[in-house]
Amino acid sequence: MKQGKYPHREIERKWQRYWLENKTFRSEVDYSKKKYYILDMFPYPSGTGLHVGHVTGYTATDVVARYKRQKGFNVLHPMGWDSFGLQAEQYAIRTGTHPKESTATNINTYRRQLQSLGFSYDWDREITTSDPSYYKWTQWIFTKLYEKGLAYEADVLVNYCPQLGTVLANEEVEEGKSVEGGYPVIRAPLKQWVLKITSYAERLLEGLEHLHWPEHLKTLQRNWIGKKSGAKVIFKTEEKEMAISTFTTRPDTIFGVTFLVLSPEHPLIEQIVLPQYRETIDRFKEEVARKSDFERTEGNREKRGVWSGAYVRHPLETRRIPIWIGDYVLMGYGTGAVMGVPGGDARDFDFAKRYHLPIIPICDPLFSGAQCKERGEREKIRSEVLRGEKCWEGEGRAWHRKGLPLDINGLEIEQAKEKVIGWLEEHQCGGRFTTYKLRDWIFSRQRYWGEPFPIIHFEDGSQRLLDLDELPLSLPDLSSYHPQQGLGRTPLHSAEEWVNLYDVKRGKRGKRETNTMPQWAGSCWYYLRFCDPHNKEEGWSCSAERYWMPVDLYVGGVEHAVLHLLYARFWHKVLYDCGHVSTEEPFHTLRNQGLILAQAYRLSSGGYVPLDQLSKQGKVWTYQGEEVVPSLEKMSKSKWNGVTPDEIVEQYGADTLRIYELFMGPFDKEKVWDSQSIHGCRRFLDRFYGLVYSNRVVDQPHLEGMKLAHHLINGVERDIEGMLLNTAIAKMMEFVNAFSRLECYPKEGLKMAVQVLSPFAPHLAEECWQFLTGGTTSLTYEPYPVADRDLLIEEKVTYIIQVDGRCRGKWESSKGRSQEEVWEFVQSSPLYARHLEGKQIKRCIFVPNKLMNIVTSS
Ligand code: ANZ
Repeated sequence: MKQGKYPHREIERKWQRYWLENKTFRSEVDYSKKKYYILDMFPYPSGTGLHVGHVTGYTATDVVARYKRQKGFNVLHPMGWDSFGLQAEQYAIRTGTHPKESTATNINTYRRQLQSLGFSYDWDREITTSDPSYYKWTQWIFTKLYEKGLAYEADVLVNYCPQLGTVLANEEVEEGKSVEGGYPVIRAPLKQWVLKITSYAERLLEGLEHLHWPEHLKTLQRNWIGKKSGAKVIFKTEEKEMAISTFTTRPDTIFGVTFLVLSPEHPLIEQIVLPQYRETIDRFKEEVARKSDFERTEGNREKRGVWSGAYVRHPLETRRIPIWIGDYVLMGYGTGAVMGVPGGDARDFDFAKRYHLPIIPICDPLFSGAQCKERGEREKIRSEVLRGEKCWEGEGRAWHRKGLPLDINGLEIEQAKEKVIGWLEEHQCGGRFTTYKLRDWIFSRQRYWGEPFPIIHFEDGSQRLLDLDELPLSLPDLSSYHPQQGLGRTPLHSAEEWVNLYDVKRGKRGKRETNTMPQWAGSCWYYLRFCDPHNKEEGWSCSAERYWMPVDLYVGGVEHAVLHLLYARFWHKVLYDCGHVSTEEPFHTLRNQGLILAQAYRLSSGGYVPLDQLSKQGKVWTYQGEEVVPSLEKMSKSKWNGVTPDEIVEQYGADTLRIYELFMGPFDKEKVWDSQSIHGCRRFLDRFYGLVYSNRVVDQPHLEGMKLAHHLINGVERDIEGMLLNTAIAKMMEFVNAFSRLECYPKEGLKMAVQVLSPFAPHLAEECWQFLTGGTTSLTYEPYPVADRDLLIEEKVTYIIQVDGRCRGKWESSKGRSQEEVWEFVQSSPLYARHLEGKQIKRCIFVPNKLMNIVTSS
């Protein structure tokens, strides 16, 4: 008899060993079974190990993976390490260990931690992106991109971070600082590898339509791609008749153009500026070059510019339009030139005000919805707009002076746009044009810890891709891997023997590329390698890919909404076009886990301090005399509010941690970690264990017990299918409560309950299963029990509905309805309108399974 607390250490160790030794979760291609590929965003193995916030997602996928096995699916549930990249290199520099060593150590910690939680990964498929046997294929994919003309070298303005000694992607820079470390970032020109993700912009957008992803995530991707439809309007310079193309989303505002603004990087500037303006312009360009795109375009920032001294002609009018150069116009968007319409665009309006440029009204405002102000105020705004004193960006009708070659007066904006576009096309001064915010992806980093490029540069300027039999091109073992000072210098420059070579295939001297690939490269295709991780001949076999892909459920943090998820989709589409994969999209269904928050203690002067170094005076926390502000923040080691799974597993057991991770709240919502609340989850498991090992267990049928079990089977099944894992646990808790009240516990019912519990608390479930069945094998592949419909039918009762003590209706429904449920029925029934509408309800008397009496104040 094992009543009371169950021995979690012994049980968990036993079953973890069993699963590993028996390779319980190994998956093989098996066409006789339906596959289910369930993937976690694999971690970057940091030096600090996992905290309990990281494992929420992994716990949820593990529940689904285990459940799908019970449902007869052939489940692929792999794990690996995203081990190249800036963070690993920075960690190595901080700790003075070679990234290769620190990565290996960190991976061991991560693997041990994940195994200690009993996750059902197929460890035979483990992959490491910094392993040559893996990056061989990352390099091979690069060769495919190159062959398709999607990888090219270009002199680009890059975000260069002197402190980190490297170029960063736009996404790695926030408000002019590096996301990693928060160091200043400047703009500088550098020859870089660039991937032409822009040629896939339309397909990346279109593909989103068919994916089962959270809507907010799709919106983030759509905004990132930033498709804008509008028109190109061509203006000719007065001198030399040079054409300047502008991009506008509002061609209807053409009569309101009072100036043109070129981006400071615009190539035509050289040819149009008058000599006396050149010096000012050069100075201005230098000034702007130091600013990030973010700083330049931020809404409420002052817009600055200089005049070029030159003019263009308006395509429809006789007006001369001055050409300005302005910081708020970016070269990388549209055409890098803007027609300035201060009457219709707030940025142009600010610019015009600052430099005393004319403002011409373009639109007679129409007020709608939120803008629907008082009549007097509306008239005031309207007359200001029509006098050119205010800019109007809202709805309205086109408005311009009479006698122009095209009349759009009075037309709604959309109609006016169409008419102007038609005119532009007919007169060959522009036409319909679509542009995207998405930029090509700068793909080189001046770092050591990344994939080397499989390419040789020859002295004559030509280059050659390495052939498959020359891959992998291994990263040389350097002891000095620190970033090099100086734009374009990289640690690999010092590996002279590796860099300089005589290429026998071409018979000439050449140099290897000394940049490495960015950290996103390895994660762009890892889900494909998982399908066939040991293949030496190919990145993956066609048959493995056809069987396993696409990923059925992908789970990870919302922070990957645009970077990883867009890059991976891009590579996948390229591989699809090359015929290497059979699906157009890699990730069919995607879910984001919610953040885990925990109490952190912030110094009023900045920085965080650990709780155990604080003292409390009255209600105020202090640290060495300074006041500390407690606040709920994302769990993180750097904020001292991280809790390691190790301590919880040791004290309460992995099963308790798993249950708590999911019971905290809805899977995709933010949740607050509270170590105190874990007890409740542990108590639930102890009670469950107590039931199984109780002397009240009987090997006979027992109707009430079987009903409870079948309701449990049915309810939890529905919850798992809907990813409602917290309510699934609540149902199991209710089951334990109700079941323990029975006079005896039918063994059959308990066995089913053990199966239902097993995806959530697998160690305990295995142990109970073994005990109840007397068997020696795992319950992993025991089919999920089928709920017997007959046992789900609930007993009916009649609820009498009274208003002020008089019977007004009856409701025949299942026994055990709550007061809220009965009230809901009342509200939706005709008796409500007849007897209750307009009356004040004073109170409600509820007699379970019998009656509800609603007392009104009348
Ligand atoms: C004239 C105009 C009139 C515009 C008007 C808007 C309103 P979003 O929605 O932000 O994409 N634009 C075009 N190229 C630009 C560039 N390279 N850098 C900065 N701004 C640029 O806005 C599209 C509008 O942004 C374009 O339409 C253009 O201003 C400006 F009543 O043209 B518009």
